[in-house]
Amino acid sequence: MLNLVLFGPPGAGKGTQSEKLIRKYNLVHLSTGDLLRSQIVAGTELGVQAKQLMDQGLLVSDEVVIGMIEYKLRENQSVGATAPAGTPERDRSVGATSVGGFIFDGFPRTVPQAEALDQLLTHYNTRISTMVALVVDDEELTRRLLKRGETSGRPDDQNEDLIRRRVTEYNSKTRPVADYYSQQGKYVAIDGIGDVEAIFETICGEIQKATVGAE
Ligand code: B4P
Repeated sequence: MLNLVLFGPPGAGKGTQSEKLIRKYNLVHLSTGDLLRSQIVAGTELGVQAKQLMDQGLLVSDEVVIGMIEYKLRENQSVGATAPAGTPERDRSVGATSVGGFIFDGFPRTVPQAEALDQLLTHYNTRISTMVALVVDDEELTRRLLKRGETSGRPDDQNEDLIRRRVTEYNSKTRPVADYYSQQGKYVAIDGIGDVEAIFETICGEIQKATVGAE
């Protein structure tokens, strides 16, 4: 089972590469950004609270995003053999699906989120295979996000000050997550600038290396 964390600053290309990886490896896509935006569209209380923070370029609370991921993992218990050992769901899940695992896109974004994810996956008898970090400089990030803002309608992509704030949040709260995975020997950094297809091929090569010999 392949459980991949796709990591990088806002606009690094996590969403872009996730779409391709999902198709190639038949993964369940868990994007906390998408989950939060769907709560905003649905007008839930959680969505209203999240929007206030996202519109300021700030991270949403750990409690909220961990809760969303927990819910989604439970909902996808049949993926691979993620149901807890000894449960009927585990027996049914084995070989029951061709889905190859999970891709975590934009999560974890803080060390407490990374710790919580490890605990959740342990509960489901699985673990992160590797974390691939897309490295892109601040100037290119700003350029990409402002361009996306012309068409995406996302308020957090339309203002340069806001984009800089998101990058500052990333540098202070999210960057340490790379050390967390590095200490587990699971951190791989790749150049996120250049042709989307070429970046995708590099990621696939790293997945291949990370999964050789793994169960
Ligand atoms: P997210 O929705 O996760 O997204 P993102 O950081 O904006 O971008 P991503 O890296 O996915 O960029 P993309 O591929 O689209 O987060 C939004 C907000 O949600 C956060 O700021 C935060 O408030 C909140 N949030 C989400 N998760 C959270 C968590 N775990 N904890 C707390 N808060 C959380 O690429 C961007 C653009 O670049 C696109 O237009 C794309 O076409 C272009 N692009 C991609 N690759 C390219 C390439 N190689 N060359 C040129 N352009 C490229």
